[in-house]
Amino acid sequence: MAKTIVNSDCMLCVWDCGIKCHLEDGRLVKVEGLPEHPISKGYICPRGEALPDYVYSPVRLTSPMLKEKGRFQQVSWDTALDFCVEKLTDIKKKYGAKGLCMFCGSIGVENIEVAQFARRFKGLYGTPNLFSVENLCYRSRILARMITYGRYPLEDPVDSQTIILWAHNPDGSRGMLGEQIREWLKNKNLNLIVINPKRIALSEKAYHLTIRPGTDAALGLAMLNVIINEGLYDKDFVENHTVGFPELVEHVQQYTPEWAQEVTWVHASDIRNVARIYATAKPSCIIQGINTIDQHVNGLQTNRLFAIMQAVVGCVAIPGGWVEGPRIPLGNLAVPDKEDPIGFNDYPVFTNLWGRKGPYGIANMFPQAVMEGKPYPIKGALVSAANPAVTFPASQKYREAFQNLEFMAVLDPFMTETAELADVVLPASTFMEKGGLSYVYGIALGEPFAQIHHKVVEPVGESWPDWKIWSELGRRMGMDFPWQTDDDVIDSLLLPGDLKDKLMANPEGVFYGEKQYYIYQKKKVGTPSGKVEIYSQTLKDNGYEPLPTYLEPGQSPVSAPELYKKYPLILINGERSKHFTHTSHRNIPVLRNENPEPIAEINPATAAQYGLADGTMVKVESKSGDVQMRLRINDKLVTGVVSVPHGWGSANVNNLADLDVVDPITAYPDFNQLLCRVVPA
Ligand SMILES: Nc1nc2c(c(=O)[nH]1)N[C@H]1C(S)=C(S)[C@@H](COP(=O)(O)OP(=O)(O)OC[C@H]3O[C@@H](n4cnc5c(=O)[nH]c(N)nc54)[C@H](O)[C@@H]3O)O[C@H]1N2
Ligand SMILES: Nc1nc2c(c(=O)[nH]1)N[C@H]1C(S)=C(S)[C@@H](COP(=O)(O)OP(=O)(O)OC[C@H]3O[C@@H](n4cnc5c(=O)[nH]c(N)nc54)[C@H](O)[C@@H]3O)O[C@H]1N2
Ligand code: SF4
Ligand SMILES: [Mo]
Repeated sequence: MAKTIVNSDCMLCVWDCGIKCHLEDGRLVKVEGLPEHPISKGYICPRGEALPDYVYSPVRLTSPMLKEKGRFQQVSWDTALDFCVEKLTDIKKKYGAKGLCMFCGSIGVENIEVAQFARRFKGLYGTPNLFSVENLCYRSRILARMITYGRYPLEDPVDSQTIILWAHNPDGSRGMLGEQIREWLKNKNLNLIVINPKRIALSEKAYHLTIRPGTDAALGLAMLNVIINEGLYDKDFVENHTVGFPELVEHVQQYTPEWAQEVTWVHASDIRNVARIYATAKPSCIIQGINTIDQHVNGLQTNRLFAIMQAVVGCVAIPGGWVEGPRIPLGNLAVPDKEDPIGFNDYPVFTNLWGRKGPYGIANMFPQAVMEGKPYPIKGALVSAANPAVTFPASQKYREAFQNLEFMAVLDPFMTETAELADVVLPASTFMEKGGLSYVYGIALGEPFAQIHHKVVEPVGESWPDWKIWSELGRRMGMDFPWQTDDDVIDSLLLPGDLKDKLMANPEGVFYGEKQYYIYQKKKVGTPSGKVEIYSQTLKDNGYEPLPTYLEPGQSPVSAPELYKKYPLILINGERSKHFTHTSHRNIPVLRNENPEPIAEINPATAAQYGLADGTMVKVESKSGDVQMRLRINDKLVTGVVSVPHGWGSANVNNLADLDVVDPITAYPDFNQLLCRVVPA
């Protein structure tokens, strides 16, 4: 038996841990962490260890599937692609190219090869309507930091003396960071602050603030009130590198710690203490929740507030603060849109900040475009590496819309709830079965790191890498898709130069480029004023608040008191589990056994108040729908709050959400804190 080892990286999620893959006669038998990897240093989570079961899962799609009379049949690639060509041609003829749209999920956006080929196809077809998870995750923070700094700095916590984990539980969502924080707590004098309605494992080693869900901006504004009024801000940075500080001083006077105590449930003395630690035990670094903060009517403004806080304490472009990395010299396979996508003019800061057009339309408008033909009919969808029938809020509206399309195709290694609704499902190979580019930036710890992604095994069944699916389909439609091999793909995605040479020479990847420290002393800032914009004229000119204010969540005891009478609990959702990525991996028994069913968590006082017993099945109801799951009573959650996971098709929390309240700047639905009630099932 021939035993071999291939070193590669895990692309099941964006943290991109190094992996050592053991093969016997070319078959993957075991995966371990790769100690030589300079970022993950041997760390691997249960999903990474389960990669052999993932790759060879008996429920992998091994051939194209075409729906005939409501049932999927296995067909050849020729049949499946010819069917797609016919339908795509028909849609364009009847409704114009923009009658087609494309959905990309988190893998569909983050995996460079998957994202770039899908975008090229949609551009050459001629539709501007691309929707993605960036319509509800992450882009809000990028924009907030761009608006403030004219660039996009990332957390650089290696040298921090104070870290605030703000709406973030890295043990589930960013395991490598959780491990690293524990090491720093042992080896250096680190102040760890956790701001969360739930006591997470790291809270035991931290100054924990139990906050009412959705009130983070109130807490941040009150911290600024303390920092400014006690003179703890960085005078040099504020005077020399920012605009709008005097306006901020006046603005935060209304947000006293006593006011914030009422709003946030955090005691005023704790707000003062934490503000003082953050402003004095420097360098300090807010590491924020990745989507928890975004999905709020005030999401972009709260992201702005964090950016302003880092500037006020002078912790930008210094080790231990927020730091910009080097630019990645990537090729761009996408082609420019001829028209603007749906929603372009309604959310101009999101779609077109300073004339830089973003790639996305407004996903919330998709159900209406299909069901009512407004602003114009969408009749077809291509779904690449996404499961929006479960993951998008108000999923029932998306499902209804998908069911009413004339044509829908899904590219995925597995049959998903979204794929079930399609006419044709094209089996994609997993990242283990293709070479390409890794996630290129070690954002787990803020280190600029790049690597070539190494193929580990041959494609399973008749699956094809995404680049091949798009290229074969594109060529049949007369489009320019010259790629024939993985190496062609790498050549197009990674531009010739120093980085490419280094990567080709180093299989374990390389650090590349300098982190950009002390740039404010050297370079003009890319905002319209040339300074860090505490006060944003751009936001003002577009009709938004130039300084972050406090807004209640769309549904809260304060903003919706009538609804609160009927639904007296606050629902938070989507805390990550290290066993699953969103809707994926529940079909892998070794992972599912560790986390067999969705669990609603509640504290003993709340359970007693509503007569609920531990371990029983309950119904969690909102004004929009209900889901059933098992109840666990623990003392981690604050009274009056329920926490449930997302990603379970069988108990889809997104059926509880609606699209009636959105962030006016980004159109992100406000669904991370809803009003609900819990009753025995
Ligand atoms: N209620 C609630 N809803 C949420 C969230 C929440 O916190 N609460 N979080 C939101 C966030 S932040 C996000 S990012 C979204 C994620 O939403 P999605 O991205 O829609 O979720 P996934 O389940 O990760 O779907 C990815 C799909 O890609 C497939 N896939 C994996 N690798 C490949 C590949 O190489 N090629 C192809 N073609 N397919 C591949 C997987 O099998 C899977 O079906 O969910 C959002 N939904
Ligand atoms: N294992 C795994 N890892 C993942 C993913 C995955 O699906 N699985 N998804 C990836 C993606 S796409 C994303 S976007 C990120 C998501 O990453 P994050 O958004 O950072 O999610 P979590 O780290 O789970 O932390 C959310 C925490 O916020 C708390 N919380 C809820 N509401 C509030 C609130 O209103 N205020 C405050 N202060 N806290 C609140 C919750 O109790 C929970 O502990 O994770 C990424 N990593
Ligand atoms: S955290 Fe887990 S799933 Fe994500 S890259 Fe690392 S091993 Fe893979
Ligand atoms: Mo996300």
